[in-house]
Amino acid sequence: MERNVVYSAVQPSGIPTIGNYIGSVRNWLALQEEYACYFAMANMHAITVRHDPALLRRRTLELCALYIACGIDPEKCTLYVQSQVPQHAELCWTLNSVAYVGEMERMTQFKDKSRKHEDNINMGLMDYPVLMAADILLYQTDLVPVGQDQTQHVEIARDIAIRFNNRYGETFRVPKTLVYKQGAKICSLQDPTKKMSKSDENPNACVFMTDDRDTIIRKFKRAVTDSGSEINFSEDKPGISNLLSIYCAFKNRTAEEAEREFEGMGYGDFKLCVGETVADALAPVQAEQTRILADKEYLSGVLARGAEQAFRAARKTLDKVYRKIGFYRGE
Ligand code: ATP
Ligand code: LTN
Repeated sequence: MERNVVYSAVQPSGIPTIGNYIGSVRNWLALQEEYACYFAMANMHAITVRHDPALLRRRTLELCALYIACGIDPEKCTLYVQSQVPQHAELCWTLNSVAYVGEMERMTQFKDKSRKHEDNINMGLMDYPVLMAADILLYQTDLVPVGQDQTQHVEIARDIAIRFNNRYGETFRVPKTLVYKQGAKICSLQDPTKKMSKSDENPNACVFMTDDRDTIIRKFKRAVTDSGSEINFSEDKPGISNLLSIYCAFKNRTAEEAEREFEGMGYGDFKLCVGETVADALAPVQAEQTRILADKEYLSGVLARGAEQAFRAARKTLDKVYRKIGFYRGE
């Protein structure tokens, strides 16, 4: 029996944060046991903001090593670099004629990034969701696990798939979003009403997956908390709730269990405890990432195999798309 398909990606646009880990990679671990999973390094998405080419290349490999260090198994899933599969760009161009400018302009991420990069509102930034739709639809995906911030983009991918199918006949499977309740939005340690983002200008706002123990503990000690003294999940305690979410994710605790553990503890000790938990959890992942990165031959082998597997699946869908849309394909 054919397994259902899962697709997700992370941009190699910086050093991944614990937000990326909790909201995405961590959730992929169980999925790879059950589904046909495609996980990509979305480097074509990463050039929609100004970047350093040498750094992009390095970050792509670092991200791949991190995936594997976190437990993503290249024997069980397809791990590849987006730009190595040309069908992504080809399908994106085709879908550009199905997607509307108006719906792209309404995307929250486009509006945020346009504000942030006023001097570089390029076409790629606006087209970002169409490329993402191409990523997803190329593999006839059933499920797309993402953090809260990406749900609007998956929604657009669904709309585009349905529109294409209606116009040209059944071509794409219509994917579903998979958002995990716990940890879907990890927030900034400095402003817990904002999402933790790897491109935040304040280095104390996020914990990077490569931060050393002292840095991690220092960042947690400085984390903004709320008034009051109780440690519980509550809407009027965004700082404490965020720290609790991080703790639950790294310790595999339910909300109730964590609240019970910290009953009666002061904020200072609580922050130290969360910091130590995160540092303990990241140490082995970091060591493993360093080891994998040093093994260039292994890494390039994994990526070559991944690109080949992805290419085969993507070509099948793109052939169908070109047939449906009326592109001449030789007689
Ligand atoms: P950037 O700051 O460069 O825009 P980002 O940190 O938002 O990047 P992405 O590469 O856009 O990260 O996201 C990769 C994955 O991680 C997505 O599934 C996204 O939903 C998830 N993710 C990112 N930030 C968080 C967060 N703070 N909490 C939970 N999930 C997150
Ligand atoms: N835009 C996503 C990364 C991404 C993605 C995808 C996620 C690119 N293509 C396809 C899921 C499915 C982000 O996390 N910023």
